[in-house]
Amino acid sequence: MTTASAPVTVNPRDFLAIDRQLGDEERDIRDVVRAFVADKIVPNVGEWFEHATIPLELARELGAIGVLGMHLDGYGCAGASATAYGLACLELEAGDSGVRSLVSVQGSLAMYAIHRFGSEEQKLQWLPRMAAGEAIGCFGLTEPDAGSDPGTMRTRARRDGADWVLHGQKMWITNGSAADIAVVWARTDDGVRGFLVPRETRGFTTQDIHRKLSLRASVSSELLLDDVRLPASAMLPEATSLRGPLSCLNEARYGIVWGAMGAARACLEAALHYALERQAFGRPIAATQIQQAKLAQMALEVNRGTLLALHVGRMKDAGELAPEQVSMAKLGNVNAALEVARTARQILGANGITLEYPVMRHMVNLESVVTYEGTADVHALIVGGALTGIQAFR
Ligand code: TGC
Ligand code: FAD
Repeated sequence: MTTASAPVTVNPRDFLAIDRQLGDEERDIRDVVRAFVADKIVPNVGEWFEHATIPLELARELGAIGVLGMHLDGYGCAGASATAYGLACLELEAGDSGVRSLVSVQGSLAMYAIHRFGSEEQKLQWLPRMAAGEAIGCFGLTEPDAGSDPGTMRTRARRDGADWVLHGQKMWITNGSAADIAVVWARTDDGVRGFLVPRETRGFTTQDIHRKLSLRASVSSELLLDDVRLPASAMLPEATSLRGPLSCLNEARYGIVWGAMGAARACLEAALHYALERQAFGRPIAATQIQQAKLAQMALEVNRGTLLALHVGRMKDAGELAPEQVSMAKLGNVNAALEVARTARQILGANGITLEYPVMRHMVNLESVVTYEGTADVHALIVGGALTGIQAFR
């Protein structure tokens, strides 16, 4: 028997009613981060981007709303679900990819490395302060000649008595010069190992990378390690090979799966608003078939990508998410977000190239997002390898 019910209506901001798939706590966390972004990020980020800066006080404010290492348990971390963390990443990146990067590197890379591979002493020393944003971390894997292929890293750590001595160079390190503690990966006689290098350590210096056209509201640095002497206790005891740093990447890539949809959503919303307001040939451009087709495709990508993120979030919470599945989702969602941003930029016409609107900022930021944490090519090859059983990197 059918019963009469109210007609179902569509919300343009949540076309497939994904909100209904979330629990109350997930919605609450999402709303706190959304309000923070509207209040602290959106009004200021154009300025930060223009001047290639990001205020470091932001770390404490992000700590205060509980998003730093929020998916980790204990040591001052919030112990939230992976899905809640993903929703936070989405809202942060709707503000700017650089802000989400700060949070990703802090929580998913530096804090995760210490939480997963550190000694109890290391965890107690660093994690509570990092969760509060009182200490900033960075994660040094990439080198000038070893990006996609970190297995060819040259940075070396050698034993000298009980100490370790590190020599080498890391490149493109987010939060590098801002960091109180650097997680540095180095080759040893015994495989790749991770080391905690405090900022003030003798022989350790940083140099910021300037003239970036992307991710300008983010610190990117070179780390220089000139025979840096560290005590034995600086090594992460539980990471014994390249598997260590690659495991951390799964965490950050997962956050990007969600984050990219935040950037895409912000572009869709800006384009929709603009198309309804902008008059050409005596009517809003939103009244033309060609712009509606673009908006429909963008909305499809945002909804599909967000559903994909939610799906992998639920898999991660169930402990059933494989690295290859993260790769497929990072590949798909970042490429989709780039397409949405590029289309939105065109809908905004000349205004689309300015910082008065968020669209081109997101578009150029996504050029970094598609490159870091494994390029689109690398993720396609990981998925291809899982499909065919044939490893095509070498
Ligand atoms: P391969 O022989 O495949 O693997 C070596 C060992 O690692 C294991 N493994 C993984 N474990 C956990 N998670 C993963 N995703 C893993 N991928 C591989 C593997 O099972 C093996 O373990 P074992 O015990 O048998 O030794 O290594 P390979 O040298 O052939 O490289 C594979 C490849 C290309 C997939 C890997 O090198 C890779 O992912 N390259 C991309 C590098 C990358 O993504 N760098 C990111 C740097 S950090 C960053 O960009 C931060 S951006 C800032 C922000 O997030 O905002
Ligand atoms: P390369 O590895 O030199 O690749 C160049 C091109 O070759 C790419 O198109 C790539 O897809 C392609 N390619 C490579 N190998 C293959 C292959 N086998 N088959 C086909 N094509 C291939 N790293 C960190 O460790 N920590 C950070 O915090 C960090 N933050 C970053 C922030 C920003 C803004 C950026 C831009 C980068 C950051 N990175 C960081 C570095 C990032 O992870 C690397 O840039 C990325 O892994 C790619 O390495 P690469 O730039 O050396 O490119």
